[in-house]
Amino acid sequence: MKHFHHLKYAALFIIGFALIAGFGWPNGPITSKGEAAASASFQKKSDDDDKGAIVAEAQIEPTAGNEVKGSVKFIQKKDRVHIISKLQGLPPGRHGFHLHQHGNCGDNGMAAGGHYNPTGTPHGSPDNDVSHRHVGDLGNLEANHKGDAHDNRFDNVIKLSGPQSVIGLSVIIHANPDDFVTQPTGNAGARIGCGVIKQIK
Ligand SMILES: [Cu+2]
Ligand SMILES: [Zn+2]
Repeated sequence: MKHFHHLKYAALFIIGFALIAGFGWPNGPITSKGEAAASASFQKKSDDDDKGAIVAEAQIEPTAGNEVKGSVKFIQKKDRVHIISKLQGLPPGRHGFHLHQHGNCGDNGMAAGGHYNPTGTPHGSPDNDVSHRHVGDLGNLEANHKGDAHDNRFDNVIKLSGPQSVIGLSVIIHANPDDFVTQPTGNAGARIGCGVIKQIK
């Protein structure tokens, strides 16, 4: 019986050695390969899957004497927001496009207040660093000769959740282009369209 025990230990030792030699140490390449595959599949899922994403929309209505109408939709992606604008009734050309601080389109859009600027930074282009733009600075929308503006863009500064969520603020469309320089408005002129941003999903 004692002799048989020795054989059993010898067999276990040989099997153990074969496993280590054949597949590497337990914490080696096998484990990290599994982790890489798991994180790759997680990234793929969150990139092209909008399920559960926050979606908000502003229905744009014209101020007195203007005709712009349409929608601006916001969809939260992983670390940026997809902005889809479909407007009609605009004078052809570029129009300042901002998020203003109050969700109120009264008084021909004047009740919306100034550009949304929770960080106290100067006015600028949406392509600027966050220290040289207002959070609400979305640049310009360009209308074609028929007065339609169909625009698709991503912004990595605005957010649809948390303390600086833009839900509940307003979208303002201006008569003139934003020059990205004039403080604090971009010299974009009159407010021709306005809509309050509401969460729809
Ligand atoms: Cu504005
Ligand atoms: Zn601004």
